[in-house]
Amino acid sequence: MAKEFKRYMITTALPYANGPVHIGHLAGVYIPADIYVRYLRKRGREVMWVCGSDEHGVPITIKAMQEGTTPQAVVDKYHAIIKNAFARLGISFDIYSRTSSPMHHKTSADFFKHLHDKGVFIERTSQQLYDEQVGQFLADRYVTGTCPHCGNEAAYGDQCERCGTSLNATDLVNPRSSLSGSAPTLRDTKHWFLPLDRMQPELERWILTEHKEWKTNVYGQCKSWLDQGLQPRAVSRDLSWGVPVPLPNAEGKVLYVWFDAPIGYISATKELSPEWEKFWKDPDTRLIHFIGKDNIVFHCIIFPAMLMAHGGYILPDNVPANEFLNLEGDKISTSRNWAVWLHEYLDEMPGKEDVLRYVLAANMPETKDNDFTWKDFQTRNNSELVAILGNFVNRAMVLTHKHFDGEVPAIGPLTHYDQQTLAELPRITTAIEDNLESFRFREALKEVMNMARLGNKYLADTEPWKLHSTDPQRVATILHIALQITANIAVVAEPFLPFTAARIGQMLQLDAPQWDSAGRADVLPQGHKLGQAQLLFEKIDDTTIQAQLDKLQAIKAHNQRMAAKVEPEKPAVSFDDFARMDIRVGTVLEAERVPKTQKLLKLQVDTGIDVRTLVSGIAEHFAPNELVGKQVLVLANLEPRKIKGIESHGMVLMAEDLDGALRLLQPSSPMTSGSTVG
Ligand code: B3M
Ligand code: ZN
Repeated sequence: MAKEFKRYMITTALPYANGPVHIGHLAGVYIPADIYVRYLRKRGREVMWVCGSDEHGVPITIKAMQEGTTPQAVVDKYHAIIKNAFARLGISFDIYSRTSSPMHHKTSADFFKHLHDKGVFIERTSQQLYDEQVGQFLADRYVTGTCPHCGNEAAYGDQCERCGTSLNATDLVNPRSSLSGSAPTLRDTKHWFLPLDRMQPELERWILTEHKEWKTNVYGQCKSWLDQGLQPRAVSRDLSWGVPVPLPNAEGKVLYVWFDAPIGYISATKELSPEWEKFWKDPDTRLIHFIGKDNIVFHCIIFPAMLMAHGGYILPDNVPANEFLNLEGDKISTSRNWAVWLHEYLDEMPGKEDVLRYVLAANMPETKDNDFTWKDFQTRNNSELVAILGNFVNRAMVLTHKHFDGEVPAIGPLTHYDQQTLAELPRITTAIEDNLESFRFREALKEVMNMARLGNKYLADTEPWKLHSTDPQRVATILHIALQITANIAVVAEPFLPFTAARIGQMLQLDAPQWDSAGRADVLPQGHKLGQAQLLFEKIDDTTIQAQLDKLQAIKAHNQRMAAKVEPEKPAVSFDDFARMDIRVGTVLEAERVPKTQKLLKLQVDTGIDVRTLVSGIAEHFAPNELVGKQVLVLANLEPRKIKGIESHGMVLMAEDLDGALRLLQPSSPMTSGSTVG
């Protein structure tokens, strides 16, 4: 891939504004993109990086339903949380927009209209899943069912998250409505389809022959898609939340979220710059999409097909998608709350932004899924950031302040070892560049740390602290070299650890050095006055780590209780069976413990028919005097039974919470004893 580009257009997946951002999003998408873009900017390349919240689609409306609020309230809330948390972590988008913006509504509607007017779409009336109980078509995440490819029983109507396959809702085996739980029926509805089947040859040529250099995970997914044969794909939905289909007689139809969302990249660019067209239409622009592996098909096949069909747009030159990050050995899951949420991390670990950036870059799931553990987080902080990087910079600073009054000392004659050491700087710099240019972020970060290792080793081998009284000129040379290494680190660490690089810059009184300073031994002139030494990193103790582990343990315990206790539905009963049960409101008149038992209470209950004795196994949950005077529901015609020698005539109805707590079932306001239930 020898083509030289003039500028870069970088996009990162637009997070759904239905929840906050977690470490999986960061390691997969935003940390690599931020490293890459900061590096490009430091090299003085022309670059634009856009992102924003994805505010349409069923994930948003489902969240609104769960939170008992409107989609607008959901997106307003999470857009603010996400945008703020990204900014605090130093994620340096040129713009963080949102797909509810008027610019986006217009841009995506115009895009659709253009394709429509060009005759690109197939208009087709097809059968779609419909929830009869709720009276709504079920698109995408409103349906779950079994994936026809891998058998995952929790696949969504648009995608199986286990095998990554993109689905149509009607592909699912045993579909169920997420709204009512019922089995959907099929109803006719008209939609606009993108004829991916017709575009297959063009897409194949572009991906399979022109982009063999894509990462193997990305290329492989595309190939298997193409091998299966592409199908026409609906780009509209029967929903009320979204960008309305901009055609007459299309009431109740909106653009499919995966149609409008990637156009969001274009809208955000337009919002930011009047020169947006050169970033999207000039073939000298290199378009790169940073995404997670679940978004590959949309960015490598569907969006490029839309751009091809429209005409005039460039196509992505690379899509460096990452695999997934797990947390303590378990798949990160928003619904199970199994995640480290960025906004919580920032609140709980103030000043440790770069520690998280470092650990996520070091563990980035570039070629396979990876695991985040708090123990590893601690080790990487204590034995890498503190012991290698922080230690080296600190020693160079402190020694210079001590022996040379905080001024860069003069460099004298160089030993062979000095020369060797300095020769490592351009070598390491080139290695970092090569790795970054080919999206190998972990390797690049290792090389950054190698620069600090180089410095540590140099000081350990030359031992300037022993030479001060005997050979001050030698000490001057050694510290001069150590400070040049420190300055190099300030440059090359910046894309990865921007907060740390800024602090090293302050210490060195070096203002935002450009990338071309890296690799050089003369970044700091002799006599240059340094700032105060500051500690870059602190050790993280076991208590801090344990607190995080305890938090996760509590979540796991909660999830296990939930998962274990929900009883499966019992077999169906006929209405007649049900009607034979005599359930009525009773009032507890007396209550006492049954002697020599732990669990039993003997109750006298006024059932309206009579006052009768009931024995109930609730003594561990209620004190006798709590119950007196309370109204309860009683199954009155349950056959009498002898319990501990007492004849119990009926049963008090209780509900058991998932955590095991028992609750009385009571009328919401007092009723006459004997009122029937049914
Ligand atoms: N919002 C899916 C996701 O967050 C989607 C990405 C859109 S990128 C145009 O995984
Ligand atoms: Zn699957």
